[in-house]
Amino acid sequence: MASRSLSRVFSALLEKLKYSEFSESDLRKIEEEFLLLLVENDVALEVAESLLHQLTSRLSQLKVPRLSDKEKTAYEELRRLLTEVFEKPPQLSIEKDLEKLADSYGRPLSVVFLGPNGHGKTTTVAKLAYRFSSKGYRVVIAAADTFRAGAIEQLRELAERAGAELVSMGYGADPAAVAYEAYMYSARRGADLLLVDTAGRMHTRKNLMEEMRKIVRVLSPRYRIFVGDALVGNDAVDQARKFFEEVGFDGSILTKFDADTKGGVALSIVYITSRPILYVGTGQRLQDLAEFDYRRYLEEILPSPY
Ligand SMILES: Nc1nc2c(ncn2[C@@H]2O[C@H](COP(=O)(O)OP(=O)(O)OP(=O)(O)O)[C@@H](O)[C@H]2O)c(=O)[nH]1
Ligand SMILES: [Mg+2]
Repeated sequence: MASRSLSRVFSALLEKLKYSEFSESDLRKIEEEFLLLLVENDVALEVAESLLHQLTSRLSQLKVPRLSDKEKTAYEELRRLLTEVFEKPPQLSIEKDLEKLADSYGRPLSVVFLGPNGHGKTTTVAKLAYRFSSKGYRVVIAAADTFRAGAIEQLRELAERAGAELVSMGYGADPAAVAYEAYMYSARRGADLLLVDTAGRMHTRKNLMEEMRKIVRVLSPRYRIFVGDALVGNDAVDQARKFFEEVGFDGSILTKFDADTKGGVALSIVYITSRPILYVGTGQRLQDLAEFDYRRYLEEILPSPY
């Protein structure tokens, strides 16, 4: 299990609450004390504020006399609050959708990947291509990053290793045109899944967002997935917020989740977007991708004291 320093902050918070009176003034002090500690562990400020406030409001209404009961109550309230964050978003599963599509004419299922440069889009596209081609699905990848030098060669090599076909129109081509061409190709070939890799950087950020919106408009993909690097902490959260506001997306994938991240990124992104995390990247190899299990993640950031 990955070690997450956020778990130490939550443990300290519960310890503080255990010895508090659950009075207004006690609880306000604890809120103040823990706000910064949460932010330092990659919980976005608004998320930290809101969670602490909800927790203390709840506890202030309770009359819990005994020490052991206090500890248990505080843990259970916090656990319930965190669980709600992950149970609120709509459930979404590429695996289940592909199983359904296998007996219908609705193919191919198309997915566009969005995210800042270097956070792991291309690697993640290849990992998903590998995952589904290994299960017998026909996978096509669209090389819609026509901007960054070397992007197409990187993707060609990865696609080959992943057992997927690549559709490319070369550098400088209109990314939306590449996505559309790849869709037509996939439909003709009876492919099951189309994965569209996009650029993380263009001449300007405005350009990038416009380009992403255009791809989405032209393709109407089933899913738009944000890919963020968990290791960069709050920067990944800020980027998710920007992409969510300016393009919109249906779910996220967090890369480098295997590393010793502090722990607050997954919580923050799901809280802010109300969209689920589908997978996490756990290494650089094609097979290093796992379905995101929020219960397991909650165990990591808030271990049960019992
Ligand atoms: N350890 C680890 N490394 C990863 C993971 N995902 C991606 N990487 C590495 O992160 C680096 C950047 O990944 P890319 O997939 O090229 O990132 P990108 O988002 O496509 O970047 P641009 O094409 O520049 O927009 C590569 O060195 C990957 O091997 C992961 O889950 N774990
Ligand atoms: Mg890339």
